[in-house]
Amino acid sequence: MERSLVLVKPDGVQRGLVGEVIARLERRGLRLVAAKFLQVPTQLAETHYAIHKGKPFYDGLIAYITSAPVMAMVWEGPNAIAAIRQTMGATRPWEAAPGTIRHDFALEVGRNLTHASDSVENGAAETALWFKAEELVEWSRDVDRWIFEK
Ligand code: D4T
Repeated sequence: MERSLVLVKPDGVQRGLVGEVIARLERRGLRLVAAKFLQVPTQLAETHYAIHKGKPFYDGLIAYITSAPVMAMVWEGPNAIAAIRQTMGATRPWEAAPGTIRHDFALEVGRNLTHASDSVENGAAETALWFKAEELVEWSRDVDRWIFEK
């Protein structure tokens, strides 16, 4: 079972799209593991985006993610990493496939609404960065056997 960090970034929260993102992930069949609403401390933003330090868009990225509250979540499921990134759409909204969140609701890469982990390893690392172990909820749904093959 793969896990991904999912952020509804400040633009998504301000635009009232938290429910839309959650609804799409729920309908896909993914299972919620953890959730919290927070104003991101600069230190957390810098650790999360450490890979982009030095790039021209880095300062704007940190300013954007710390500018207003975000909804941080962990979702799990088989092939969750690829499935969630597919539901989000390409990083640059004008390249996102029709029907994806970024296609349907965004125009600019610096206002692309959501974040999702890009590998199984990063899914685990970002989950550990954003959530304490006791904040992760292990549970099952009666419907799981109709969504998960095994
Ligand atoms: P996140 O991490 O926000 O889900 O985005 P992606 O995983 O889809 O894309 P990314 O890591 O390449 O980019 C991180 C973040 O930086 C912003 N960005 C990116 C930007 O403002 N300008 C750019 O040219 C790029 C490549 C958007 C997402």
